[in-house]
Amino acid sequence: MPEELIEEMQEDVALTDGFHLVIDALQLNGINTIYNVPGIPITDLGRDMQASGMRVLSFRHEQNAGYAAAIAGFLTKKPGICLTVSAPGFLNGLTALAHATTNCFPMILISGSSEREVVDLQQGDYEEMDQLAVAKPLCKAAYRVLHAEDIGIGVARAIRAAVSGRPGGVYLDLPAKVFAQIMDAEAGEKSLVKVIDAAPRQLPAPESIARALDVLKGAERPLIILGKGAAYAQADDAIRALVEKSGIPYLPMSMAKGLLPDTHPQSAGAARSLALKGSDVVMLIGARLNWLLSHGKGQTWGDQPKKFVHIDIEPREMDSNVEIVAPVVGDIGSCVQAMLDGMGKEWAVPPTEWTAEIKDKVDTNVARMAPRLQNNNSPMDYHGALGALRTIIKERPEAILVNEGANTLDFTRSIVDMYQPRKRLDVGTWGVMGVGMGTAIAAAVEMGKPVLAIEGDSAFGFSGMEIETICRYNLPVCVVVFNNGGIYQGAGVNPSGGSDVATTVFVKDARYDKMMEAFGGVGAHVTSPDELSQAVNAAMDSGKPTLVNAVIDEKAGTESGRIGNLNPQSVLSKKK
Ligand code: ADP
Ligand code: TZD
Ligand code: MG
Repeated sequence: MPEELIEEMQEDVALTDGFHLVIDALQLNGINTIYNVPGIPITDLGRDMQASGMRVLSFRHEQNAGYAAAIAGFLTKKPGICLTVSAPGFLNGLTALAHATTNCFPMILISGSSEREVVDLQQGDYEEMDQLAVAKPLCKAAYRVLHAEDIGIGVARAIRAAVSGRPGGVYLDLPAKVFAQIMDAEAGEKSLVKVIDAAPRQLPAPESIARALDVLKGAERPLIILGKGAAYAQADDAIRALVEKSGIPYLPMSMAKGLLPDTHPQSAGAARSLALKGSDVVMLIGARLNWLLSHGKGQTWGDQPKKFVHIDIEPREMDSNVEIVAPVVGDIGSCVQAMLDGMGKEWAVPPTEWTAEIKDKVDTNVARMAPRLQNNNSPMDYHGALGALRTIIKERPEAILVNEGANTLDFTRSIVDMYQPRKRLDVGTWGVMGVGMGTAIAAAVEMGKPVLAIEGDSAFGFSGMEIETICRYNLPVCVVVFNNGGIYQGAGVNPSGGSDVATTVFVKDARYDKMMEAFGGVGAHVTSPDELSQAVNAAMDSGKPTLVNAVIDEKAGTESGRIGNLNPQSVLSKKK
């Protein structure tokens, strides 16, 4: 429409356009934070969002904006929004969308796209791609809006799809033309949809609760496994009450750590192998029997197969790997409450033979680990460095811990105790590298709490440029790079004897701290646990963006950390 005509019309009727309808639709549904990389055709959308009072955080790469949105969804139970340009920007965001879906985090990837007519005839538009078709197999739902008057319903569908049932990633395709479409403001407002009860409670069938309680009653060596679905559900009090009333030892999966404090007397965290091997009945709450639990396969107690009780909102998750004798389908809050109610006053706790066996093992393992955590070796090993950081989290339980790497991930998970729910954020179901800085940024923005990111030097490299973003928004993030000069180890040797370094080795003595200084943040270079402790405490006190380059012995790690068993090895090759 020519501008003179629009001006003429504006004198008579108030107008709105696609840009403003997107903003109004999101705001109407309580969404006020956007993680994006600007460009054609969404530059003005970001600007207008900022003008409308939304917080719009611009990243250096869409993948990191996407990981930020994904974890924002996990932390808030509202879909995190990632906004990108077309084709390459969209593709960069897509990894994070698939990650969100895999991890059951609610997220919406909104991407601008080129004109349908040109895309469908493959006539070579600027950044041409059939984005909807590409996104579909990688997310929970994918929608495209072609008319401004459908923006309200499109946004509403995206929100409901992301958070209802099993949460996941949703793609919303907005072709450039839609943004500029003009419509009558009143009609525009009427076209918006406020999503009522976006994630309705899903009550479990009473007979499923009775069946589950029966199975638990018959157990002699029961175990509860809490997964990140239990953390997501924000039913913290009910879960704690269920664990405590049942008297059953529990194991937290990585991101469920802190749901109950890791120091809780019923925690079997330090006796993981015994708990998994020696239990006869396992109750899973918001955890899948995937590779992280060896698919529940081959697990027996005596000559009996282990019995599984499984609480999950997704009915198809039941029997995914092994038979589930007591499926309980519903939302965790409702299921856990129903279990508690069904236990009544006279619940008999499990035999002390079992609980004492676990407790003994926990005490032995904790005592065995203690001296190793106190070493002040230089260069540091993982135990010395993490001994220092463990104390810092103990003293600052409200801080959010972000963690990725191989050895850096595995040692941190087992050494650093967590005390509060949803404080440990990591690589999730895929074990993906690159979530670090996006996760740290969203954690600081969404929760307003200090963030400590413990990063392998390889892991950090995947999203390292976002430290500029951290400095730009002056976020209270302290990044500790565990610098062992490579992937798993810095000591690998090129087996051919050629002049290239080994495939797993990086530049020696790299100074990641100087990257932070380049953007005005604080850099520190430390070689002992005492120095590490000092630098991190100073960062956590000041809240200033900080990067601590922590020199770790290049030989300290092992190949693939603790999942070396999944790494196929050639028997024919000679390793040095
Ligand atoms: P972990 O990796 O910690 O073992 P998973 O990601 O494998 O956890 O499992 C999380 C599970 O939690 C998923 O199967 C998902 O369907 C479930 N879930 C997520 N939110 C809820 C909820 N509110 N109520 C019930 N189940 C949920
Ligand atoms: N690419 C992606 C996206 N995810 C991955 N998990 C990998 C590659 C493979 N990978 C791992 O599984 S861990 C890891 C890679 C590259 C890095 C390990 O090195 P690090 O940690 O420096 O981060 P440690 O402490 O040296 O083991
Ligand atoms: Mg490393």
